[in-house]
Amino acid sequence: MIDAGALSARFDTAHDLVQLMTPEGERVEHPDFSCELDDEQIRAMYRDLVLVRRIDTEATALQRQGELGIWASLLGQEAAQIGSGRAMRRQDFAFPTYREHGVAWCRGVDPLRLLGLFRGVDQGGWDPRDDGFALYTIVIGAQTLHATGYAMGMQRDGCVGTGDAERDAAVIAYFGDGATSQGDVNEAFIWASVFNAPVVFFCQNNQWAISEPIERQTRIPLFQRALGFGFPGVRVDGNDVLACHAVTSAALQRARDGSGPTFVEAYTYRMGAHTTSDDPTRYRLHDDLEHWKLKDPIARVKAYLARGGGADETYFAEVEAESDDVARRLRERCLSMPDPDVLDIFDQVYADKTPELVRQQQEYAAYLATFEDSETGSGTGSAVDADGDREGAPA
Ligand SMILES: Cc1ncc(C[n+]2csc(CCOP(=O)(O)OP(=O)(O)O)c2C)c(N)n1
Ligand SMILES: [Mg+2]
Repeated sequence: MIDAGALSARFDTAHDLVQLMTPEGERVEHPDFSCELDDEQIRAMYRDLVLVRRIDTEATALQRQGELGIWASLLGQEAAQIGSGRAMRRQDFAFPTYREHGVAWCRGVDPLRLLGLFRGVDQGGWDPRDDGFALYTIVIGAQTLHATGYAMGMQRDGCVGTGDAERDAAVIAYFGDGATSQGDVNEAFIWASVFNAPVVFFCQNNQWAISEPIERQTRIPLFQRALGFGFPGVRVDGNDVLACHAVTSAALQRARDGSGPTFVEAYTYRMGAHTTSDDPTRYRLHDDLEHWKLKDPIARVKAYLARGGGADETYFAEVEAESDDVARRLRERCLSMPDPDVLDIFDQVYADKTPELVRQQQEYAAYLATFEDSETGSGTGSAVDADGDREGAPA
């Protein structure tokens, strides 16, 4: 007799969610991961969580008022980003999507740089080398390949497995649940696996890829896919900042030690719209949102600190006031960012401009010059000489 059930039995969908703090703010133990943070460090994480949420709220408001072209909110994903971001060391390197504002914050990227990008007044935002934080990537999943290649470079530069805590480095690649269906991501997994690259694949499973639910991406929990590629996968409560920190710290250390990649699935929920251009009420149930509000990543840390005496009302009020201050200054600075010179874009393609690029820049400068005498003329471009040097532009 053919026993089809025997096959189903081999398909084990049981999963273990790593959690160190419940939604009610109770600390819980896990056999494999533990929280190494004291109350002072947890207070600092609380401050990070509140500030990045406030920055995100301000950015959404700025977009609604026409000051940003678009904004991709991180609402609900603060713990996944702060927990993993604070697990990185100075010499590590992160490759983000377009939603990693919390990780940017941990790396020390000025939030104004993020707004510059979404306001369309600069060409990239920041120098990745300054803070070990690559540029935002809109092409879904592409950064997992960049991250893997970069990690292989670190390996070849002798920055892995030396035992020197100041030298050994790892890469973390951020991506979403929807990205796991991309070819690039699966190729990155294979390269990372067979070359034992020091990379942590950090997937924020926020349950949605715009309007496409997670059920359309996978039939098994995402973290279980890692085994098929030949490296460990772990699912962590993405709304638990302590668990995200503990699991990412372990995965990064494993990578720095030379033991290769890890897949971390941070199980969370996108509490806002995909971007400010999206209307989630058209495709998801309000009930879901209510359910996830009870798992809010910030409320549980506050409950823990308040209950255990780790912080008092004065501290919470100070953080609140600081967050309003950060938002107010950010708004002011955002509104006073200068518009770019449109010819800048040609300067920032290659370290040395090619003759063809110089020709294109000259042609465009000449075209812009035709507007200079017109009534509405912006006269925005400066002249370009045969070497591609710009009149009045810094050398
Ligand atoms: C290669 C590619 N295909 C399609 C898109 C359009 N797109 C933008 S965001 C998105 C969904 C991504 O979902 P997920 O990976 O879950 O990340 P999330 O936005 O939820 O953080 C898609 C399909 C794109 N930017 N790039
Ligand atoms: Mg998603």
